[in-house]
Amino acid sequence: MFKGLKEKLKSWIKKSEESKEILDKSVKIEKKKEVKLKKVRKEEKTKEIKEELLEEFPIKEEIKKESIKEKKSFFQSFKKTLSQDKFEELWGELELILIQNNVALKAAESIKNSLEENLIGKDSKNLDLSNELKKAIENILINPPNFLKEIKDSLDKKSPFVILFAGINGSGKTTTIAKVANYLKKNKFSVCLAAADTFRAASIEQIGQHADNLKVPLIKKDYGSDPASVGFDAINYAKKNKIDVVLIDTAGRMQNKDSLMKEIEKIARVNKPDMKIFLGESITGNDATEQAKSFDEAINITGIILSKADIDEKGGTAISVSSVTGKPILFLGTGQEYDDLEVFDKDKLIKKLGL
Ligand SMILES: Nc1nc2c(ncn2[C@@H]2O[C@H](COP(=O)(O)OP(=O)(O)O)[C@@H](O)[C@H]2O)c(=O)[nH]1
Ligand SMILES: [Mg+2]
Repeated sequence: MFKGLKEKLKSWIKKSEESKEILDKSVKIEKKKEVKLKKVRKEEKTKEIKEELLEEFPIKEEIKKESIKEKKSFFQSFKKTLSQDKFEELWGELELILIQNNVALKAAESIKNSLEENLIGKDSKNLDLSNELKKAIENILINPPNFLKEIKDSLDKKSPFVILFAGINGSGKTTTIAKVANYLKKNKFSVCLAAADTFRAASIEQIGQHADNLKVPLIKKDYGSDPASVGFDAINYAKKNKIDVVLIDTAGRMQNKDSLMKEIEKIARVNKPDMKIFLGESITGNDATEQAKSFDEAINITGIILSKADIDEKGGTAISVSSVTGKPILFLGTGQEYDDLEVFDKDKLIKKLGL
């Protein structure tokens, strides 16, 4: 993941090491000169020798001053590598790599601010760009709340626990609902599914197949029915049958379609879900970020699941959606099997990015 970043970091570290080598060399030469001068002074026994030496080093005080000046200006110019100008130059390259790896501009901007704060004016010898970048990304990512515990705690007060899934077409809502149902069942929660995508052809059959495979009840109505009413029926079914968790599937909708966004607002208003999850695809980068923002504005999402992390070579989408919405990523979808659902762990992501 984060193609090109490792190479770039290596090259910067090399550059900084090379500068350090030059600096070390210069300091060594200075020391040698001083030792030689001391030795010479010791050996100055006679005036003639002194004069001889003076001939050899005609204005030694000035030479010394000159060399100190040289050393100082070298230091100053080396320090310049950490100046605002040099930082902007380095940042330009890093920003490009981040954006190419699906990090949104806003997220890149907060990474820049954090790096700026921690790098400018710092001694290059102690520069650890990779670590600073890691810290900056860590600050953006949010570790998810404990999903199972949250459900358990809520069930102590009221039942059922209702989760609404929203997102565009093909983002992985139905597949992820099946995975979440499987995960909940494995953790001893009873589950039912609401087929509230009453719009897309074969959507009810698709979720029906998952319900059969997982042996969980499916509450459905005819195609074209009001999706909010399917959710409502499922919640009532769960109440009657003492089912812990209701997972509501919805039709895919583009975030810029006003009428469809109004519809998801209505589903949320009527069904009052305890958790509203936005489903985005890891591979779509900026698009997923824009979608997450719009869905958050419409229904105030609780968290995010990013599907298709198994085919994402970049890794920046997680950083972007977290940064833009300020909401946690709960899970990553990592394949097409029911068990391909991973609790999101920011340390794991950072490791994957190669930092
Ligand atoms: N590789 C991979 N494919 C996925 C993942 N999640 C969903 N898919 C596939 O993405 C496609 C669309 O998924 P679907 O659940 O129907 O999306 P929906 O329209 O949002 O309900 C299907 O072919 C799924 O098998 C995932 O985590 N990894
Ligand atoms: Mg679907």
